[in-house]
Amino acid sequence: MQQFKQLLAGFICMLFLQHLQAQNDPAPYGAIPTARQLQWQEKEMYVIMHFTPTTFQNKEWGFGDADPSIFNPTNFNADKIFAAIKDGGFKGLTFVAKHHDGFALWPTKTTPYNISKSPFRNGKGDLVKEMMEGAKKSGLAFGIYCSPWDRNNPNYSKPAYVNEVYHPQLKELYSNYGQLFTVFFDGANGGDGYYGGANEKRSIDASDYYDFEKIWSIVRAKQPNAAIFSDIGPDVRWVGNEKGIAGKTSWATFTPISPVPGKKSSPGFVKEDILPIGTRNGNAWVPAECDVPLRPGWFYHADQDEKVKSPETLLAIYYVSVGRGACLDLGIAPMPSGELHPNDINNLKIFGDLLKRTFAINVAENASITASNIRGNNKKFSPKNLIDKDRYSYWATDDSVTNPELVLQLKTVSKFNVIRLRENIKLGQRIEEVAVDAWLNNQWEEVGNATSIGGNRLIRLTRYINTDKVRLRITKSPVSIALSDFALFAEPSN
Ligand code: FUL
Repeated sequence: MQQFKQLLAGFICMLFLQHLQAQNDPAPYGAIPTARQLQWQEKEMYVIMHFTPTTFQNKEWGFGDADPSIFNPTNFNADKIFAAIKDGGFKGLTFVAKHHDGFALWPTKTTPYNISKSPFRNGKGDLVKEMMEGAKKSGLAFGIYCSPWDRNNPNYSKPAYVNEVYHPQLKELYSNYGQLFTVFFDGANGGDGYYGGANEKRSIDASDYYDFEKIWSIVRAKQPNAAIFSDIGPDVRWVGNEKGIAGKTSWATFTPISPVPGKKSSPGFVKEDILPIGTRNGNAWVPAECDVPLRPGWFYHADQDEKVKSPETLLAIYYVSVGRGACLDLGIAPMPSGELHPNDINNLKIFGDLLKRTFAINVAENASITASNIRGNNKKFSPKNLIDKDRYSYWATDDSVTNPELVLQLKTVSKFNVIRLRENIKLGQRIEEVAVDAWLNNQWEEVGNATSIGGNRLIRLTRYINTDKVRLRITKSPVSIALSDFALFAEPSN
């Protein structure tokens, strides 16, 4: 009898604990994002702008010897550029304040090779400031790229360049141009250049020359909200190509691998083949950014005016970048006049309209939802959270339930060809695989599936589905799920 009482007490205690657990949020799984990474993720799309003396030389990589007098855009107007960016639906801009040619587009104390030596605004110009103010006026976020490689500086490859030029340049840029949402570090490093007239080839050891640890600490001290982008993060990693394509499976977690065992990886020094995919259960949360130019090159070239990516191409890129949990960073390049070419403006606008029209109506918005499991039967974790507009309210399951299903009963037969899923990434990237079925001809038919859900996953179907019943199956997850969004959209058919 005594034994029975003990057993019963144990059982009640277990039930009580289970009940308590079910009232609590699921424990986070693996590495999770910081607040600055969440803010960055929510941007989804921004642009990066290249416009330096290199534009006036019709080159992609300035050698570092261009006479500053050639930098003379006569019709530069930041507001007009921001209007085009906004029309495209982009939420921010990263400005290339200095490219590999070493020409600083702000009146810096660190090098005479800067905008004050050009005729622009009679030598009183500051393009970083004009772009920063333009961003502010249009309500867009502002970020900065300052190239580590400098083909102009006589001391490039010596410690003096890093300590007396490059680091101080970053300090100036991060102190005088307001709050930055991102800072961009390029991996192109060393090679031939002007180098103060030496005209020679200079090599550096990318794994330690720039002292990136020190650079990260400068960023954190001066711009705590800026997400640091480089080949290896620490906040955002390069996706490994300049085509705008993340891996079909793309993990936001990542552990960089050095190309030379025993030497630490760094921007410009990393094994590139895993960048599109990331690392399942990687050491840190380092999602991908897909940088891709709107034209074939990052700089303007008149002979590429007919090669501006079409709105349809941009849309296809959107699905394989933003739709795979990355952010899209699209390169824009003004002409020597300082204006964007009409083809660029036009294609950005049509692309922006296409996106707006596609995502205007979620046909699942008023659906009634039945889930196979709800964490502790607690309203807080109800599947209704999937169809509200909050990115972090979520449907969760009991700890032991890793393969739940849910059925959406739509109000009427509706048409869709895009499925959107989002996890509440505050609790990590949990789900590995899902499948979506539609009720067609009186039976379930699988219409789409995906791997690595994360902050945003879009499944673009090759046909329109017309149905009033849709089923979601979580087919692989190591832990209980925490899904925040399940939405259905139809791209405009004309
Ligand atoms: C590259 C650079 O070498 C290109 O010129 C451009 O700035 C692009 C965004 O990054 O690696």
